[in-house]
Amino acid sequence: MIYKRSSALFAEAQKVIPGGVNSPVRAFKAVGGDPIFVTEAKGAYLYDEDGNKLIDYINSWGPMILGHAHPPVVNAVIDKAKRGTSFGMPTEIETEIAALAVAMVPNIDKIRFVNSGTEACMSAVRLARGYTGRDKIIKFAGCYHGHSDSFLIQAGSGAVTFGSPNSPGVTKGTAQDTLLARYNDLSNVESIITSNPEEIACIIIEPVAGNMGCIPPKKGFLEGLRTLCDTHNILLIFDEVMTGFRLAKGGVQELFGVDADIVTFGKVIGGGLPVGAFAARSEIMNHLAPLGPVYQAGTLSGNPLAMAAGLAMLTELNANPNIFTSLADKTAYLHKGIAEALDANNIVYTINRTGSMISVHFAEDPVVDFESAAKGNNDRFKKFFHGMLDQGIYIAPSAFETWFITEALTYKDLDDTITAVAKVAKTL
Ligand code: KE4
Repeated sequence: MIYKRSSALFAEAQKVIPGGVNSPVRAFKAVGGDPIFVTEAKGAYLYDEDGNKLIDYINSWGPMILGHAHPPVVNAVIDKAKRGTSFGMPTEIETEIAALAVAMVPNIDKIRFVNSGTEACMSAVRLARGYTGRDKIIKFAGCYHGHSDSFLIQAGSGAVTFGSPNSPGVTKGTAQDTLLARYNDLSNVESIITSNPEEIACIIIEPVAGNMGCIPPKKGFLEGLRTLCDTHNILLIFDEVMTGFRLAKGGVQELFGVDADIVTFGKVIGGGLPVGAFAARSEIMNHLAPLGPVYQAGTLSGNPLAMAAGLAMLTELNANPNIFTSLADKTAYLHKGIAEALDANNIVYTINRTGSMISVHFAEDPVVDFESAAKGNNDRFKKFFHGMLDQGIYIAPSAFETWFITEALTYKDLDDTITAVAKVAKTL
């Protein structure tokens, strides 16, 4: 496939935007080559500046669970925009989407909307610190909760790609309050807790990780974290920015039956517009300003335009819970097809999957944490990525990302993808 115009646009972009992108992972640094510039997207397909049509397995990193330019979402945004986009004053639609989210997700009474997943996670940690009066947090190596200082310690996603999981600019004072644990290793978490008695405000986790590739929790891991938090009066934060409203109507809490104390959201909840949110039972949320002392704010938080997109999205998902089963079935079908194609070419790989999140790792051993994810053959992944792109299939431009399946994908799209894998596997 030709990408001349994308490359020319990338050269222009780099003159006025650092690295030519507004978010590092888009720059293709992990796979090499110039990023693709998109002109438009519809359903499961991207259309780029060189006239190529690509089957999209990123879907804006998760939001487009029902496909790009999904008419109910687009129409809701158009209708709302005609009456003003943001007022900095309360609007009824904020209450409507808040009430719907509270009805869909277990263990939350109240929700606060913000403008990104980063803001949601940053605010959730501040709330946990304010509620418990404790300073330290536990995060997991390879998990990514956005680019707030406290999280850029062995972070996943793009932070890994750039080999700077501990970003410059994060002070020692901040970093010392972030304790790092190994994903899927309960004894490691317990030892960190006992080494910091009464000092840990929260454990924040991607309950199904998506920023080291897709890594599901081992059996009993989430339940074990719940028990440790109950024993030591620590709040358990499920970062469901990726998994929320994707793996089930009620997210991972519903899927695995494990209760979080605070849940964060992003991506799907905004229907493709900038929306994040964090939620908990009233006893915790009532600590937030203006009701309580924990300050958190945002000029465009809950703006009617973003709320209209999010409400249209959640309304459709809530009315059609079979979508989650359909998505899981499509992902299982894709998993089987990719595995057969790679097996037929004697390629060493492991595939991780939960619901509509899936990732292919060119690794011999099971990928269960950041360390095992990092052992993947990255050169082979690069070849796989570009080979698939040449076949018109757009997968995550990094081995440390998950693919996001959209309901707009047909089984023919999946078969075309599997056929492409079979072709590319011969070149790996
Ligand atoms: P945002 O601030 O990018 O909206 O959300 C941060 C975030 C928080 N928590 C989880 C579990 C996340 O996956 C994310 C963001 N995900 C990345 C993809 N791995 C966004 C892509 C990007 O950084 O451009």
